[in-house]
Amino acid sequence: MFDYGKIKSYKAVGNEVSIEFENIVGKITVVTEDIINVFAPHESEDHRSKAIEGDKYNGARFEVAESDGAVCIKTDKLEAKVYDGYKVDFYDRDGKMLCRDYRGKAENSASKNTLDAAQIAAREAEGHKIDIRKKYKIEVFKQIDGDECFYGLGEKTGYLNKRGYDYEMWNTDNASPHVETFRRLYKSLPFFITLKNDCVFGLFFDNTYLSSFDMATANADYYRYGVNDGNLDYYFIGGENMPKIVENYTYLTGRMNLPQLWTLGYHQSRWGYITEDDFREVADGMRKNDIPCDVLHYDIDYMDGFRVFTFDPKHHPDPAAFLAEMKQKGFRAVTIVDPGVKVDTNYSVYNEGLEKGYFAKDAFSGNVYINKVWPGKSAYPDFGNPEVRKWWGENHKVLLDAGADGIWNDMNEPASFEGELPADVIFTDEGRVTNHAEMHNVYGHEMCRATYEGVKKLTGKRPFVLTRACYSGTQKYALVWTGDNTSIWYNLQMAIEQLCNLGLSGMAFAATDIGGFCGNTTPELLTRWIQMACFSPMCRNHCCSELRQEPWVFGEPYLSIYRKFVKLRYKFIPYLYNTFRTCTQTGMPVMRPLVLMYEKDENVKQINDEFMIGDSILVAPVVGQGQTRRMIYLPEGEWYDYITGEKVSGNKWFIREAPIDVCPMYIRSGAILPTFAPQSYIGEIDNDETLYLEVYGENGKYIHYQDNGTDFAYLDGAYNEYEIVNCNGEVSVKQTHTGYEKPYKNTKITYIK
Ligand code: MIG
Repeated sequence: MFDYGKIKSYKAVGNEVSIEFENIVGKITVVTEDIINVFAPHESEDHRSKAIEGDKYNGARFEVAESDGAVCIKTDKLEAKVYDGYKVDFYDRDGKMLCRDYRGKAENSASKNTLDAAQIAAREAEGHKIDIRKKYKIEVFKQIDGDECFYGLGEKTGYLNKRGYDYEMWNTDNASPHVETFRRLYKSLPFFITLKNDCVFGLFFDNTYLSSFDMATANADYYRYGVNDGNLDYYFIGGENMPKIVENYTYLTGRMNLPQLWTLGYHQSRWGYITEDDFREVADGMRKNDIPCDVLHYDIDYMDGFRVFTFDPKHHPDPAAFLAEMKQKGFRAVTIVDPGVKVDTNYSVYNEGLEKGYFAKDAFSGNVYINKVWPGKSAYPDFGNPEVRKWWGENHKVLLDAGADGIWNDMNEPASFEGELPADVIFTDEGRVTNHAEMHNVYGHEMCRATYEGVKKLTGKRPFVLTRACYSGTQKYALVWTGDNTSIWYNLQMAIEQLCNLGLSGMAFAATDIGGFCGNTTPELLTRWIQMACFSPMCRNHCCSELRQEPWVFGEPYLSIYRKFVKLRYKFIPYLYNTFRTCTQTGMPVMRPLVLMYEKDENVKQINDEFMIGDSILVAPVVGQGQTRRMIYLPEGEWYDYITGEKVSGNKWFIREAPIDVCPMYIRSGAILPTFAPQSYIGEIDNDETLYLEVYGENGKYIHYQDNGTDFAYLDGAYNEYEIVNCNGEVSVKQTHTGYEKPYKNTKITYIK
């Protein structure tokens, strides 16, 4: 670990305080009164952040003083005290300790039981993999006081509370069943929230190299961040509660734009639909079985030999005609685009990229670096180069002209079949030459950025870009899914924790493959999965298994149950859309762990299998095989059982029956929920005709948002807002913003008392 040495002097310039240590000059930057950056230029003087765009300094005032050997930087909300050895402690404005660096020895608390080299070798010879704890050049140790819970870190496997896990950030394509022991997955979201009994704060470690997060596993006295390259560059994020921490984190790294309305519908996919007739059959199946559906996904087989930006002439001879036919029936198309460009001198995308130097290069020969992915030998576009991003974006014209409505970015960790790309493969970071080690974790991020910007320019609409790999800040460009999960019960249960932690990490628009991607699902698992996922931010059934898993394959009673839940989703789409609207303004996720809303309630800190959608709907799905009843905890307040309409008081645990056709759901008293009338796809009927409201309890207030659901006109005020008030059971609707040309003509209210 780097030895910073003693403090020699300090100096404040603008919003930065340089602190000269014996061995390096550190820099503390005040970003806002709630956000303070801790930096040391181990590699470069500048931050080189890929997550944060533009200067986020908001003019916050602060004071600097020296006291008890510490340099103290105090804003209106926080105080950072910097000591010798670059130890930094954070206090609130009133002097309450929030977070302090650990000063003890960095050793395993169970070190006496550590295996020696021979013992490790013997175990590994038998096939066990022993994870040896590495030491890192840059390490940050934070003191554990005892009551910490950790949330965030993206889609990492395991339970909601990340305490006791040890993870690495290195985007990794791994299709073996995702289980708790995984340390890496597809995404790098190096941000987490520490919740203690008397305070809460966030830490964002903005460094793209492989990094490690030990959440108090090696030693119960500290949690530790480690990285070998790049800079020490982390943000302490304060705020009075968890929502405020998420708001501040997304202030820093950005927020999503509104999704197009159709993207909130049901998506059907399968790696295995090949011909036009395959797609027709699925589309017709949806309508015939009365399952609402808006989107079909076109996996890699639509391409000509897996060449990106092409269609297979045999199975898709006239994609424009075919996709128009599908659109006629109400089906949108999302086409997959992988980064790997097939090495083929008869292929224009390859030739152009080669000629213009748009691909990553081998460090030794200087030639284009080649590895293998689906198209066979392939080159990797150098997305860190703005010119490459522009080129890539423009290439989407082929797909969009044919009628694609959204783009699905896969394999962008980047994945490779012939071993990982060497660390020294040459990539670009804007104008600067760098390597794979630095750009790996942002490869997906830069690809999505290219796609987003290209699609936005070509269509003027809100781009739908679905990605597997990402980094902090990708929420500005794309939504995510959790990659190749498996049809096992544990992956259904874990999906809740993954989606909730993704939301807390800024990625509010997220999905899991319903039914499980790998392996064969069962009727019961698929049924329980749709019950949970019909409430998730994006709702897609996708798989690659031998057995198919469209909603109808298992017959009755499963088909009817599946239908009921997809219809339930469609009913609540306006409510979901409003929740997304809030997310664009504050970063507050759509799918929320209970702890996000009730952090003072001890009971909810470790609830893994209940969640909320927006402020008002609590879902308690069944996630275990054969289970037909479950324990439910309802937080404080009055709730309505959605199915029976019965009123239930919160702040208690109870058991509820949940046979195969039931997913327990509770609506907060005071809730006002906008709904849609039944339709097989969004826009089949005119949704701007009537405002439907479900009103729960005697008193409540709600803001309802309405726009064209398509483009960016809302940013210029082209939207309507309605303030709905329920006062002692009397409901009034008042339009408080006018800008969208189709205000509702009628209001229809259902009362639940
Ligand atoms: O190596 O495109 O996660 O959703 O169906 C597999 C084929 C490549 C992995 C994705 C999955 C997709 C599959 N892809």
